[in-house]
Amino acid sequence: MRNFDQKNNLILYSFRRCPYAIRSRMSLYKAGFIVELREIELKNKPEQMLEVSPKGTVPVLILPDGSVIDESLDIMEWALGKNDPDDWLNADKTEMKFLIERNDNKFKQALDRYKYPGRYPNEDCTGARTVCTEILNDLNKRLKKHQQILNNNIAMADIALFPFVRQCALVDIEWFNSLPMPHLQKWLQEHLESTTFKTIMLKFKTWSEGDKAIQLISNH
Ligand SMILES: N[C@@H](CCC(=O)N[C@@H](CS)C(=O)NCC(=O)O)C(=O)O
Repeated sequence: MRNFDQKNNLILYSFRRCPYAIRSRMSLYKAGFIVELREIELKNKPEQMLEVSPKGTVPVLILPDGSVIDESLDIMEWALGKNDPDDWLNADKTEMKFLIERNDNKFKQALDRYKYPGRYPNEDCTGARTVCTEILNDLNKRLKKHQQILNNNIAMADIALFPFVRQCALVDIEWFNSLPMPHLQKWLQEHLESTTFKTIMLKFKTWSEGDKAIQLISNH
């Protein structure tokens, strides 16, 4: 790891296993940015983060001119809009939008209810895993036709969805591996083994003001 002039760096407030933060870190890494990574605790968010983004979700990206991007998809589009070496943005926009919206709404809602039914005491969460399974099955069908969800190349949609499919698989990996979805299982495994994912999942200690060490992600 190298040291960089902090003024010129991007700052990213992040939480290691948050799927929204994962998709953002993967895009920033792929685009080759140098990022000062500020690992936070969701239960103890730094004041500095809440000052720039009062809604209190990660990821939060601060650009060198001080502007703030605090939605994961906007961070992905910003980073890849600057540099997209593997053409992740080069895919059918309508399909991409459909897949990401379904993931971030229907799939995410069902995933939360499957993973954390205790958080929804007034709801019947028993069907949540089935809703997830239907969407996973659709992804598997698409992956039967080509190596990635939209075509043979990785696109933004693959990276946007992958951390959520990972989270769903990890709730009960034996169940996930027993699904008759070999194409989806292979796709997940390949993304888990990618250098991009492995690098952005390195563990960093929680950031606090005054920390000298800058924790960086970059593909340089
Ligand atoms: N729409 C936001 C959602 C981000 C989000 O909900 N992140 C979660 C962590 S995975 C969070 O920060 N939750 C706030 C909390 O738990 O206090 C995005 O895409 O960036």
